[in-house]
Amino acid sequence: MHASSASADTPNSQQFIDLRSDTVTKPSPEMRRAMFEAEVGDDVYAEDPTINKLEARAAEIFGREAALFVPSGTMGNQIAIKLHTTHGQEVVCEERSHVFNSEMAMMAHFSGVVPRTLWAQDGILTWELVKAKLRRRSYNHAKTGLVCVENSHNFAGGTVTPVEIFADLCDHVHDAGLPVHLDGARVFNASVALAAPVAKLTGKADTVMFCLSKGLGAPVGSLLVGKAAVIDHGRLYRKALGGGMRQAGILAAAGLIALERNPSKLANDHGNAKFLAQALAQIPGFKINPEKVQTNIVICDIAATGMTSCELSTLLRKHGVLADGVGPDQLRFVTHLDVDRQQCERAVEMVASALGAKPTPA
Ligand code: TLP
Repeated sequence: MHASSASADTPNSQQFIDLRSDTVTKPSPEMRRAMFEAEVGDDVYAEDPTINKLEARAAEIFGREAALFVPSGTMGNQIAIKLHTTHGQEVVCEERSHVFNSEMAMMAHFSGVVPRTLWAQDGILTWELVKAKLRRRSYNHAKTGLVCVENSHNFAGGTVTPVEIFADLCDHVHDAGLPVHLDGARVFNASVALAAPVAKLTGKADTVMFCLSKGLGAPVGSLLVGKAAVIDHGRLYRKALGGGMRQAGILAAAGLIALERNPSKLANDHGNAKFLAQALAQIPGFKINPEKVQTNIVICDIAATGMTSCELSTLLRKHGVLADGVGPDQLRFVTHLDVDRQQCERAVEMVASALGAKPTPA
């Protein structure tokens, strides 16, 4: 539902307030300096000292044996699915999950598995919900191979799964003899919202993927963490997918800064998202419950504007605000390091003026 792809009017930050995603952040001067100075080597030989340092640090922060640097969250998730399943199995995941909706059917393509989806309130998978979807070996059904959870949950509106619910789910899934993969693209946002360290929040998952290139502000990169033998096997799949990036220490250098410095800045983004939700809720045609906004994602129901999200996104672009549809009636605004409160205030004014309404102060 992305209304805007690269085109002649590709936005630059001077002209637009870009709330399409937290993936749009540009590397900070400190990151650029570190990239310039980074020590590098050939990472396919595991000889890039900066990547090795980033992987070691990620493993340490998550309390794991090992980590693997990958070019994207999608690659990290798909390597994990491949590691945990065999062809012909099912992967249980939430209906709106990224692994199912936005990864180009790669679980079928690469791993030969099909998703078995379920809808969960706020995207929160509980054992009660999941247990009904698990399938054992039989002559009629494909067996479940993996349960995949997303925290925070992007298309449910950046909602978070509490520590105890996730731990309980993992315990039961493990008792059923199955692994759990966590798509933690924005797990640091979840960690801030829940005031729980990522190691505690994710500790029971078999593998965790997290992104450096979203709220943490790095230009490129994600990590997959887990047991050393599993991650070592993952290196083979990364290479098979074309993810052996050679002297990518220049990227890891920015990633290290993102990982060390930027988790503590996420609370700002969450405050800005809450502000946006409260202010957008005042605009006729916009429906959003600000109480539900827990992290940096605001998904508004815009059906009552009489426009589709694609039409509205195009209109807002003309007024200087970028936001993407995530369904015909839903428009998503994402706060990030490169937008401050003032810009969020301006964005609300621009949205209101695009729709011919005046916002009431939140
Ligand atoms: N999400 C992107 C788009 O693909 C929708 C965004 O703008 O939010 N897991 C989750 C939960 C994600 O939100 C994303 C990216 C990924 C995985 C994939 O990460 P990348 O883009 O690095 O492959």
